[in-house]
Amino acid sequence: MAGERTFLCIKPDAVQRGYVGEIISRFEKRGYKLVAMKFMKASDELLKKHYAEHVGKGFFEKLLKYMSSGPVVPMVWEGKDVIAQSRKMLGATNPLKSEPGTIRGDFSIDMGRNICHGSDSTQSAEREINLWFSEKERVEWKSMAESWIYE
Ligand code: YYY
Ligand code: MG
Repeated sequence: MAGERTFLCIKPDAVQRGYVGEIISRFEKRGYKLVAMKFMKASDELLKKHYAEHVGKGFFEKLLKYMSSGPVVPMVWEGKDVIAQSRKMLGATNPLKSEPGTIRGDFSIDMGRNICHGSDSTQSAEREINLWFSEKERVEWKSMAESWIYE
């Protein structure tokens, strides 16, 4: 389905290291369509909801500290198979296991500094998009490149 949407979030380490443009560029160049984006500091409350599945795990406090340590760039991207494809483009959660050519594999080393988040399923994409963006913040627009990207 061309209209599939996912939630991606550029993490504080990528902002600090100047990779915002590079990360956006990879999704843009692939042909995916940007639907929503903002630049913000995420509250602990928001992060606890976002990472609800990890609350109570050994790494959770450290993850919360990292994700709230500086600004992040939450985004919604749209296109065919974007949920699975963007996870492939990110690479494995542990950057040491990410293939070169992936975002994590190219720009990171440690799991607790792995550059960018991406939803892992249809359900989590829907949940995360609704958590980070209001309906009004999602921009409906037609890309004029569409017929050059999709056959
Ligand atoms: O979806 P993804 O980000 O690839 O991994 P998750 O298993 O959902 O974990 C979320 C986040 O937590 C991960 O990106 C790094 C961090 N983390 C960690 O620091 N140590 C772990 N053992 C597992 C995850
Ligand atoms: Mg995850």
